[in-house]
Amino acid sequence: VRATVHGYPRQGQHRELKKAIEGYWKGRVTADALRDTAAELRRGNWRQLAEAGVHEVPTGDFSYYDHVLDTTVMVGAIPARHRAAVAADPSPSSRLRSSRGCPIDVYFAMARGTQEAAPLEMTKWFDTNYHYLVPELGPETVFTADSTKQVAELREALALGLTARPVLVGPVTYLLLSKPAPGVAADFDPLTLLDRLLPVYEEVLADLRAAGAAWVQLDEPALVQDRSPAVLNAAARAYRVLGTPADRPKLLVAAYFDRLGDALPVLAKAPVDGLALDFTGAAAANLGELAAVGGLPGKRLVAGVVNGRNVWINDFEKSLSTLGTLLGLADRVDVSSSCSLLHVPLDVTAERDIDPQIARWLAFARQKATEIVTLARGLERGTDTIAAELAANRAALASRAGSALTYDPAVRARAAAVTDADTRRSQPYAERAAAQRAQLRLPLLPTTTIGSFPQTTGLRTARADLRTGRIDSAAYEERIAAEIRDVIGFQEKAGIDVLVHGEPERNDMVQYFAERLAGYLATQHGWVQSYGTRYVRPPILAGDISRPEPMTARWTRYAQSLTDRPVKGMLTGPVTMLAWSFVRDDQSLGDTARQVALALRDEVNDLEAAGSSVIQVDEPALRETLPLRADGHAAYLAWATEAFRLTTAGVRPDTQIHTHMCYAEFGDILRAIDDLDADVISLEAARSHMQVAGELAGAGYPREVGPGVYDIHSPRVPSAQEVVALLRKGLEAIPAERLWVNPDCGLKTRGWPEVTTSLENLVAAAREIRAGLPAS
Ligand code: THG
Ligand code: ZN
Repeated sequence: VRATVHGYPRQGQHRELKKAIEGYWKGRVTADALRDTAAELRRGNWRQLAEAGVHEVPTGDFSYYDHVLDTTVMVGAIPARHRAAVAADPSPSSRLRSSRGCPIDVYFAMARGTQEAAPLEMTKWFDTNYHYLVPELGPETVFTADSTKQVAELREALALGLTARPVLVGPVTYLLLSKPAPGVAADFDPLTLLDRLLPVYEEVLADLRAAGAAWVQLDEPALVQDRSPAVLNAAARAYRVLGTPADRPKLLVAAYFDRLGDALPVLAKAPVDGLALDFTGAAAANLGELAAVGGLPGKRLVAGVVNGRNVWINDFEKSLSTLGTLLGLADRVDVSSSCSLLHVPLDVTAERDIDPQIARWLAFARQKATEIVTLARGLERGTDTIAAELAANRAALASRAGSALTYDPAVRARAAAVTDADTRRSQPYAERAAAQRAQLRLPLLPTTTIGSFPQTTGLRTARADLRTGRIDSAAYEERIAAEIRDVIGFQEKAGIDVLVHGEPERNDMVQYFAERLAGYLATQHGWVQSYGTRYVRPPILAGDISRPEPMTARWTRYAQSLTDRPVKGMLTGPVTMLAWSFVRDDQSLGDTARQVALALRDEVNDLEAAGSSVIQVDEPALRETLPLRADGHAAYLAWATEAFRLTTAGVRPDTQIHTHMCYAEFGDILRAIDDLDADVISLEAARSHMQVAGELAGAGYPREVGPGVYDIHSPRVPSAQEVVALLRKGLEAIPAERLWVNPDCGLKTRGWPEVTTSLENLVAAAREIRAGLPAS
């Protein structure tokens, strides 16, 4: 029985990789130094795994930016515009190659774009918070094999004397994650490229075999989603082809994040040598499905019993029981994480501020490796050989279950007493809308922003200075107050109708609230890669959630005291709080969401009592937490929309509730957006030319909508005429009485000069349209 993992965090304990790459971009780190840092981090990771006792380490899971982008390089699908952009601008450091055919600057051009060439689109990796770069494919795509990176990293691990298993994104998943290249028809079927892609994979596999790989892992997480017979046939064909050559390495096909369902019999029958399956959470259904197909006779099963995307210790007895069952279902069983450990922080022992009582319930990547080794030993040599570990595990789990730190009877009682009436506004929308019109007296096409204003270096420095004690909290608060005065003054002058305070006091829209809610833990070093060199420190929902005191009322009230116009109160909604945190594994998501919602409901009611007549509850993550399989959608959307309504339904009819969502693809959740019963919703729409306005109108959406007219993801300033054109488009779908004028998203990543002109143009455009409307 071997212990293994599918991948390990890339960044290093102090995010050395981020620093080296960003330094390289700024010209402060040489290509050689970047390469050395990367190699050192890989060696450090392998040593950590080997010291923990892991028998077979992954290779190729390292990346300068993203493993899907690495796959694009491996199959030679580099868009011509990125090659051309770098050829036109030969930098001295293009010596460093991410691969034979791809200088590192071309690689980074795909990731970040250049003056001439737009980057590849970025989107979420399944239902995790990791974002990958979307391959651009079309009928003209020519694939060529480039195994340089994979072979080099395998050789590095073998040189350390380790047993190593290269991990690649599998061909079916790679194709399914792609989008049509610019100019290619939207209905282009990427699977038509499979027969062209497979020879490239065969070549890479042969190169890896020649370099010493006994096994190669091909990741096919796309197969855990609902897939058509055409996709299942493609998977069957892919692994029939890849399984055929005599001189290939042994193939391990991995699927994680959910059960395999209909794809399980396909892969079980394929001529591959092993499967790696997820047995955690919803994917635990794999156990029964595996038994139902008669197991994997003659094959290796890599059992993902340690959750690779959450931070809680494993339940050893439960895992050993699963593993014991699996022993009878395959030729050989190894123990693993459910997925790459990329999704969790590196090392819980680096945390100094977490209560030791709670720290013993937590396992980050390094601790998970040790858990896997322990389980493998217990499975191989008997549980008496891990008696001490089992006892410690049992004690830690028992202390968590019975702890006052996780169980708050008042919170439980309140959550249990929630009724349907608590989740409904007291009046239907039409009556509320009339009351709000009378109360707010806004013009047609009112202008507003999403909430945040530029987070200047000055603000970030002030926060850092407060942390290190260079300034005291009085000086910090004066700095925040001054920023709020500026932001309010600017908006009044610009002629915006519904103002915001600009959120200068907030570091991150989840972390800020997590730090103020009881039951939530923050980490000091718990970085997890979000995309490229960007990381987040997701807080941990550890216990029952309550709000010891108001969180935002003070700064909101201060902002409102500076102006006669309405200032929006700004909160992060319960679904997003869960989506961007590590969630409890000892109660349902719906129960956790309800607790968070009740805490936020108190905040909403306090804001109203303090004089806020407009309150926005952001839910940017509503779409991204949608379960991977359709059979989970209804239950998810039911608790998610209920939590939002529970947060917002306690206000008076004349208090206007706003919400905001970004990251598009609203098509799947139009019904749920309606179920939120928010009075106003603002949405990302500028890049898709107001498409969402038409979709919402088509679905009969009855309330007010602010489709974004300013793309805040780019420093580009939209002209007033452009905004006028977008608003005319919006008016084709949404009547003037229900249309708002706002940017796509918050302005915190933008600079003041662009924001100033853009918002002035936005107000000018709204005024021009209003002037042309018939007086009502
Ligand atoms: N907050 C949280 N999670 C998120 C987002 C967020 N997940 C989805 C999306 N937004 C991810 N986007 C980003 C954008 C920027 C950064 C991280 C994720 C970023 N991080 C800083 C860095 O890596 O340098 C560190 C920030 C910090 O100091 O906390 O810039 O908005 N929770
Ligand atoms: Zn947004």
